[in-house]
Amino acid sequence: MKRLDIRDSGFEAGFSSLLASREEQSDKVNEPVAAILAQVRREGDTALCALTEKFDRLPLTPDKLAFTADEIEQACAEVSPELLEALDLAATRIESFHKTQLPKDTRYTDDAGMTLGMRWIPLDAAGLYVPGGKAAYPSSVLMNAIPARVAGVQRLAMCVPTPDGIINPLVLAAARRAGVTEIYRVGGAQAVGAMAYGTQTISPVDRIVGPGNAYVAEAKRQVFGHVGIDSIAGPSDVVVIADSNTDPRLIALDLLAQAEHDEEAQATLITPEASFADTVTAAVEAELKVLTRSAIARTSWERNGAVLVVRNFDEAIELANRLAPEHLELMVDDPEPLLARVRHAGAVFLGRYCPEAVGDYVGGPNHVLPTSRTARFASGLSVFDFMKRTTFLAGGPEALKRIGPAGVALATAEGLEAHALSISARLDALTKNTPNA
Ligand code: HSO
Ligand code: ZN
Repeated sequence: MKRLDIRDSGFEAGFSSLLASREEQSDKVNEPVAAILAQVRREGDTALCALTEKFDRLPLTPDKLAFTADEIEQACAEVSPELLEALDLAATRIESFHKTQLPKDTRYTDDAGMTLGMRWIPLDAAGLYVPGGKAAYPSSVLMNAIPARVAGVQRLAMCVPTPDGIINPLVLAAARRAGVTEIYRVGGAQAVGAMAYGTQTISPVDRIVGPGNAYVAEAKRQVFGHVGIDSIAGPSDVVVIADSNTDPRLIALDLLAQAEHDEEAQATLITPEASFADTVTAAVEAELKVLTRSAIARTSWERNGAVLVVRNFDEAIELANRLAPEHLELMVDDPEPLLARVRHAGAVFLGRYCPEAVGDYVGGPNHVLPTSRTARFASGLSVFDFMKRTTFLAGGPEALKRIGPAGVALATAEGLEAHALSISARLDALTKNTPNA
């Protein structure tokens, strides 16, 4: 853990290296991924079966690629009613929030007589990648699939690896609850290739979303352009702004909730009280002795954790904006005035009783958020990721007479004769047809 005090002369240098440490790390997997994608394009289902046997130790035939409705039902029956209820509460809240994002079409007629507008149209098909094993978070299935369904996407395919044939039933229950229409037991770059290019069994989709390992991320990069993708997720991070009015153990747990995600996760405390920095640091150490995922959390905390001591909340917000965190907790008495000054953060959690973990599961807003400081220019996953806009223009003779000549002038200046004629020939026809005009 790195501790820095804004009053120390070395602060700026230390803080800069903290910022640099969040730069996206590039993985050297582009060649093997390109080979896998090429194999999937060439051989379709045969490649998927061979690669699934190789990487997941699961012999498959094409007819077994998709989970059947019965298999999904059986998996759901294995999940306890309490968990299904929790899943349903989360899904209902996520749905309600994302419905508020649905954009309105626009249409207006301007003073030239042109009617102009924009229609929002859902994608036809989206593909959701869900990692296998430890990283298979049912909550992320809800967070990725629900915005797609709310946007109006009709077909939602999901790929999830099942190493040794094992699947977390809660992942299938979440997929069913979220309205996923097809589920395939395929993972890795091959799953991304299948959803991008299609195989005999898996029809291609228009956009692929969802987290994955370095191979999946690289595969998404390589298919981008042929299909849309969501942003490539880096390690998760949180910045907590807190003062000593909060129990230091609660702040320690918030930091560790981030640290336990993985070794590269980053948790940062910013506080105006040096003594509170000490008590939280001690509380982190105490919790690290008892947490089940302490090995991961300790590595994350020791490698990437930070405690920044500032003079006041103004400075705290300024540093938070520079860090552009994925999650920002404002654990203070009066968080609203601070929120107004937050310019770069994926999601902000206001008040001592609203920790990030609430947002991870049951808050409602999406937990797929911009990482690696990309909150400077990016936003969390939303219904907009599953929609596109079509603009439209309508105009009659009068409008053409008003604005056409300027178009002709610009087309002529660009040396594009057919463009100019396309407008001027119509203007000529209008003059001919209405001699008094
Ligand atoms: N904090 C993660 C999401 C998550 N947490 C899933 C628990 N499960 C990234 O926002
Ligand atoms: Zn989390």
